[in-house]
Amino acid sequence: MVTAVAILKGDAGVSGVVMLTQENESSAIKIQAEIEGLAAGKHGFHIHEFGDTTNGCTSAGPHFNPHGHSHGAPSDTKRHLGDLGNVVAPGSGATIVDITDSQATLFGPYSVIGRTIVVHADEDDLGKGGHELSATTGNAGGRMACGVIGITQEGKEFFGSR
Ligand SMILES: [Cu+2]
Ligand SMILES: [Zn+2]
Repeated sequence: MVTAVAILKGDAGVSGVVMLTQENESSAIKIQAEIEGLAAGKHGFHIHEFGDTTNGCTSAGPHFNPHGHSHGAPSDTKRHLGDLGNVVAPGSGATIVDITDSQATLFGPYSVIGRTIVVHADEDDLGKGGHELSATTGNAGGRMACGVIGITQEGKEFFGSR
């Protein structure tokens, strides 16, 4: 079991905690989050390449894409490894995220540990929006908050019971 955490911070009042857990190399990763301060609606949610926030979320670079694919939906076979789709903010209260993903991993050479989770201002079009940015970013707009993924203690509880 590997357990990791990312603390999301940004300039526009968006903050949050993301917890990632994975039993072993062949099991799916679970990504749970609680995010505060997002406007109602869908927001792109990705793992970006670099664990670098020197110049804020911009320094995290592009979507983590070790296999050289185009941007896509979480359900696409060919996509960026970091493509987690959208989170849906209710507009009041925290945005609750509960993702199970079969491509992102905490194991091996393509581990996402040390990379950065970013939540965006706009909806990710999942590569299908016909915009010039659809194939690279899903045209998800600015980076509202981000946090570097680091290893944490197994079994640590971030959200209480839910
Ligand atoms: Cu992103
Ligand atoms: Zn992508």
